Amino acid sequence: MDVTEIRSRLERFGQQHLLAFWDELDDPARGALLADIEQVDLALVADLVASHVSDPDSGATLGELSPPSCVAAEPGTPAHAEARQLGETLVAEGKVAAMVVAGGQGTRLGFDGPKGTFRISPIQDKPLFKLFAESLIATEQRFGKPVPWYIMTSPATDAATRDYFAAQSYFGLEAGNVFFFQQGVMPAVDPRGRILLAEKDRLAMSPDGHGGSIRALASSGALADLADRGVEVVSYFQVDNPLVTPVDPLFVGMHQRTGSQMSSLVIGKASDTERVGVFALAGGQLKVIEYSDLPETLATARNADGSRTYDAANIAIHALSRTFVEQITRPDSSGGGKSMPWHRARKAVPYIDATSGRQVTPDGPNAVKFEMFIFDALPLADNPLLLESRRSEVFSPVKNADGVDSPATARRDLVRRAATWLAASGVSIPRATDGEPDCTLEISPLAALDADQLAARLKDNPPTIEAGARWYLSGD
Ligand code: UD2
Repeated sequence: MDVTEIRSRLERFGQQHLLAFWDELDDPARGALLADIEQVDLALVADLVASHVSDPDSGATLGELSPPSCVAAEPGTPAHAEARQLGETLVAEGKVAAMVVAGGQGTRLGFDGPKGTFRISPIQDKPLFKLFAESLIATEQRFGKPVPWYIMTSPATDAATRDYFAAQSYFGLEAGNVFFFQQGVMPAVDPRGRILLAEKDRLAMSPDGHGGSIRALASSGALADLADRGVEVVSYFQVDNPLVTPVDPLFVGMHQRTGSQMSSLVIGKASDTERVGVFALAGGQLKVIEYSDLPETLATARNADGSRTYDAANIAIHALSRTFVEQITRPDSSGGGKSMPWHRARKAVPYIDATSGRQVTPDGPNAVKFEMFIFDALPLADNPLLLESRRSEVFSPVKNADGVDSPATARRDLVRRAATWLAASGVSIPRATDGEPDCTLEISPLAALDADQLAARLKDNPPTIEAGARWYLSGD
């Protein structure tokens, strides 16, 4: 497209200021600017400005909420055994893939680099990506089929993530089974809906949220690749959670067995103010209400027995049927009109003033960014399932540099889980007076993915763990 055509297109959408500095740009800068503009769906931005910026209260009402029902699969019950068996069969048939969203930057963590490269394991100092890779290798060893792994990056993390995997020889995974795909970006707009310039030759763009993974799966070819491989279920997780089991046969089996199109693992909230979304029924539809949107009266509400009413925390572990992703990414006409909503976030975005050409660093929020959230696919799904799980087994995210949800709490929780598994295998764990393990423990995912596997492994040769010990179990 030439510049005259682009200019008239921009004029149609009131965005002609994006070419304000065209005459002073050299050729490479002009090329960069045009490439940025071509990435933007101007009609979509105009719609979002009308619905989310000019009319800022739209979509703000939560409506009538009620708590959802969650399913428990208790070990020892027929439902548990059947679901697990089904999940294992699906994995063994190569019908399950793993997918991680790794487009965010570790801003709150204060870490410069893709978060998946952050070293977290308590003794070996393994990075998050390595823990996930070892878990997938262990799954392959157990069931005899590789689990393809889809890694969503963003412009900020893409090159560094690919380079890291290459430098680490894919942690022993077959490179052909690791599929990187990049999420989309959206421009930031001012309160009048005008797209901001980050530089005279660059638009202010940011990732389109983890919900952008759905459209990115389709546009990148990952969805077609899933179909070619015969994958039926995608096991979705976030890069910041070292306790996640990337592919849990029980969860996958429950998802498939109940005919759910999208399922979520659920744990009880740690406190009324924990920064996790909660699952709720809104007008009969299953949704996640973000922590920032949940009114205090609901966050603190209690049932007659004293338990928390809105207690089902979203830990961002989901199972998605491949056909469901296909259905909601088809153009509206054939997709039954199902589409995911956009959210707005008010942010402080530095920009170049299109009139004066001056760089402006705002003191407070001056712009609106647009994002999609993966959990907004739930209301579009048939038979969505919530499966209860235990926090100590599945969730301890690394979000902040210190305090809650930090590297220190994640390492503590990895040690605590290892201690629980070892104790269940009959190993005596030295404990401090406060009950915490008085030792540092690490179990490679290659050695065991759960307590049962650990017990089988240690059956004939249980270790002795002394107080103060640093005890590591490798997969060798
Ligand atoms: C998210 C959930 C929250 C709860 C919590 C559990 C939202 C809005 N909130 O909170 O309900 O489930 O996680 O840990 O989701 N990411 C991308 N691209 C993006 C944005 C994020 O890949 O454009 C990834 C990011 O790398 C990370 C994950 O999504 O793996 C979560 O992002 P976050 O840290 O912004 O989410 P958070 O902690 O606000």
